[in-house]
Amino acid sequence: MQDRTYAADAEPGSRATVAGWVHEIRDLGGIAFLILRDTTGRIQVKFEKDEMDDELVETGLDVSRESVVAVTGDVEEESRAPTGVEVVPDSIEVIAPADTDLPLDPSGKVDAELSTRLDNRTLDLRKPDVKAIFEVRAEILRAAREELRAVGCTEINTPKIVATGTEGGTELFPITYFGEEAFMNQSPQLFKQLMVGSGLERVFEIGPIFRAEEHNTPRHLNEATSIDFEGAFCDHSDAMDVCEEVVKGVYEAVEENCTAQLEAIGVADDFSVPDGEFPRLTYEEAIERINATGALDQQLVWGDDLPTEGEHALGEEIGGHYFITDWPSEIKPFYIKDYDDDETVSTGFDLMHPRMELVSGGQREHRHDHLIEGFKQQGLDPDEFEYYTKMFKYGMPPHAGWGLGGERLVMTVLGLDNIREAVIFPRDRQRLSP
Ligand code: ATP
Ligand code: AMO
Repeated sequence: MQDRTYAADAEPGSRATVAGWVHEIRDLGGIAFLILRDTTGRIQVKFEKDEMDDELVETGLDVSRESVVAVTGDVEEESRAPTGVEVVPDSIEVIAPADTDLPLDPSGKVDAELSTRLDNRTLDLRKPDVKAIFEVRAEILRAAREELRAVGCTEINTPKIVATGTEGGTELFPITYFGEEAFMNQSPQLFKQLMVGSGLERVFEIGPIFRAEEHNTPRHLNEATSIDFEGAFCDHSDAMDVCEEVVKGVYEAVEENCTAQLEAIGVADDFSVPDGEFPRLTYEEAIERINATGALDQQLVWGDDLPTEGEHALGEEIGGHYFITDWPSEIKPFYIKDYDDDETVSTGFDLMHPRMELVSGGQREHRHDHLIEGFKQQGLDPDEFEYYTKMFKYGMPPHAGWGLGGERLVMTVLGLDNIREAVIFPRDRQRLSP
């Protein structure tokens, strides 16, 4: 729209056309106000009934809440107006009238269930606190991208329709690809590894991953956004350094560029950039410390997955992000490299936030014969992955990397209760639309 002025930019003494949504109408008798809302904020439009054209007053005051209007008039200073200025209109156009039976109240005065909000995201994101989550999410992804570029990575995009899975066969969504069985990709794992052996060496991808996980929890999605890093001539320790840099860089960017959003969401007082180095605990130390907390009925032993209550107890004790390293080889995937001097221990690591796991990664098995052996041990047919394994015969450097769950990052940075709040249109067990 040409010549449109945003609410926040309307200067006293100027003429302006402001356009947006009818947030509220307040009729005080002789004088009435229409509060107009756009992406920058709100502005008051004043109607002095006796002094203005009747038709103009009627149009301005009869319009339903959430209708889209354009108002043209003089902008005046007015200390009693919420933003210190108001528009005295000489024309008002109702561009898109809204039905009066709104499924959700964008003024936020009436609370709505999460499912109602997710069904009506257009209206939901008219609320400043909800809109702010997605502005912070955009900043988080921008900052992660910048950090990864700064360490010499090239951004890549890999296929989401694939012939084989990598992260466990039961969690794949099957699809039909011209009569052939195919799947939605669970992780760019194999593709990003293939690119460290190319001329690119260091790569990252920010893209969707698909997991057919049956369970319904506040931290699992069936379609999530993964921030993936992979670097040639890196070991797991180098990969953890990059991971720590990216996560801290994200917090710093949010602190620097999202002050208003943190206020709007109501978390400004709780937000802080993690300080100090993230501690690195071995898996063995982690299970010992979890056992010592007494949080579990049964003592953990080598080879056990860490149960959620155990992770929470340890997270509470540590009070910030921490890595768990040196996992048992048997519970890490085939592509993770084991230590040369002890094949029962892997170079796999997880980055934990006190509330949940954020990242998995590790050094990769780059030796062709060991890789083939790993497939077999995991019950996978190496022939199905020939497109991947054969490249390990033509000069594959040692390499390491990780995958960071984008929504879990947003969720933990902002202290959101449910991962669905970090996605505009989440996909979960019950939700395929919108
Ligand atoms: P990732 O899936 O990326 O490996 P994660 O932290 O989600 O990371 P999971 O293996 O999915 O790992 O689950 C981690 C923990 O969550 C496990 O201890 C598991 O018992 C617990 N968990 C999984 N599903 C549920 C559920 N539906 N309800 C409660 N806890 C669950
Ligand atoms: P992993 O399966 O642990 O590792 O996934 C990496 C990170 O992605 C996020 N994540 C999810 N977030 C929301 N909903 C889900 N269903 C979900 N599943 C995973 C988590 C998790 O830590 N290929 C390896 C990574 C690597 O080694 O580079 C992988 O995919 O934050």
